[in-house]
Amino acid sequence: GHKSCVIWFTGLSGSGKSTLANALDLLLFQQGLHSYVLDGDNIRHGLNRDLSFGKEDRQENIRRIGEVAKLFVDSGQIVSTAFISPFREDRNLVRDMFKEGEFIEVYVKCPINICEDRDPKGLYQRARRGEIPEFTGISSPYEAPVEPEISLDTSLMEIEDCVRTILSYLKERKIL
Ligand code: GGZ
Repeated sequence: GHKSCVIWFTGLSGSGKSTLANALDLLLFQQGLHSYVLDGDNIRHGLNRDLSFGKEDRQENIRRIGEVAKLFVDSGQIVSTAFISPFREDRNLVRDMFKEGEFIEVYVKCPINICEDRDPKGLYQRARRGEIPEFTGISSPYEAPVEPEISLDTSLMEIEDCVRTILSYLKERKIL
C-alpha cells in the first residue's frame, strides 16, 4: 500500500517538469501503484481551455488544477502535476488545500539559457520575437520556490537520478 499525495512540479517551460512527472509515473505504475499525471495536454486543452496566460487566468488555472489534484488524492492516488505555476502565492494556496505532508513541491530548477537552448517547441524563439505576450521568464515573472520539499537541477542531473531522488524522498516519508 501507499499514501496518496500530490507531487507538484514547478519550473520554467523546458525545465523538464513533464519529462520528470512521466518518468516518475511510469516507475510508480511498474510498482503496481495508482498514479496519474496532470499536465498541459490533459488540462490546458480540456478543462482549462478557456484560460489564457495572463496573471489572473494562470491563477485560476492553478486553482482548478489544485482542486482536481485533490480529487485524485481523495480517491487514493499519487498525482503528479506538471505546470509552470509561476506565482508563489498560487502554489501556496494549493498547498493549503492539502493535509500536512500531502503536498510535495518539486522545484525543477534549470537556468533559463538552458531551457532556451532546448526550446523543444520553438516557443522561446517566438517569445523573443515578441510573438508570445507574457511568456514566463521572458516577459512574465517566475517566482522560484523558497522552501520546496525537493529541488532538482536538470541541467546538472540526469532524469533517472532526479526520479531516484524523488523516490527516496517518498520512501523516507513513508509514502511508498
Ligand atoms: C508560458 C506558455 C505561454 C506563455 C504558451 N508563458 O513548454 P510548454 O509550452 O509545453 O509549457 C508551457 C505551457 C505552460 O502552461 P502552464 O499551464 O503550465 O502555465 S501556468 O502554470 O503558468 O498557468 C508552454 C505553453 O504552455 N505556453 N504560452 N505565455 N508558457
